[in-house]
Amino acid sequence: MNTIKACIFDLDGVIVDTAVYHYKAWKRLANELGFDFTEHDNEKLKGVSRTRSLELILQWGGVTKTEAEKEELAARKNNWYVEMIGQMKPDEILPGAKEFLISCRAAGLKTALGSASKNSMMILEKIQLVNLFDAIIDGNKVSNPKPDPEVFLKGAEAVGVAPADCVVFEDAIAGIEAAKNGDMKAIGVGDPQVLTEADKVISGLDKITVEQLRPLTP
Ligand code: B16
Ligand code: MG
Repeated sequence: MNTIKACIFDLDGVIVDTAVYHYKAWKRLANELGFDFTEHDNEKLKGVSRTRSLELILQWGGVTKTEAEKEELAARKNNWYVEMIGQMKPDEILPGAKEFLISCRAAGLKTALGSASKNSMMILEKIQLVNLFDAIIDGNKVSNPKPDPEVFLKGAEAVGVAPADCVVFEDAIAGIEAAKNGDMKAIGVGDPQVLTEADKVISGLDKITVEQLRPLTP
């Protein structure tokens, strides 16, 4: 029988919400290139890597760029984004996230981060949560984007727990798929009508306790 021994958390949309900073930076880039970028478009980029996000935006704007130009554009966007997240404070932690991390560790569960963001470390430092993770796997440590399970499998390995004993907390459909592809349990954070493949869906980490992880055990 499996028991949950580790919780693996996506960062953006689960622990914090930096979508508005991504939005402002991508919009500024799109505007410089001569087209607009809406919040509706931004929704489609949640959980999507920086490179893939840029490709989609250029496609939406009907703009073609060389690989070298794309690299420069992604770097330009990232500099604006980093400037904004540099101002983040612990009060931007989403409700219940810090408390849930603390109670996981108090219950003897391992905690890991599994995020596509290459800026994860900076964000965790700014919101002062680095010390509540036993392992941090981010966009710098993986080569295959979600729904590939690589980021979560590396998290499980880093904390020494079998994938079947891990539960992933994710706000993106591709992230839920990644957890499932890695043979892990998945708790969706968001809308149950969107995150249909999750074992359970909650609106935020303030809506779950460690005791409630037990029914996920087969
Ligand atoms: P960066 P997550 C993702 O974080 C964001 O949801 C997504 O919007 C972003 O494009 C991606 O990280 C890459 O971020 O440009 O900072 O490397 O949800 O996987 O924690
Ligand atoms: Mg996310």
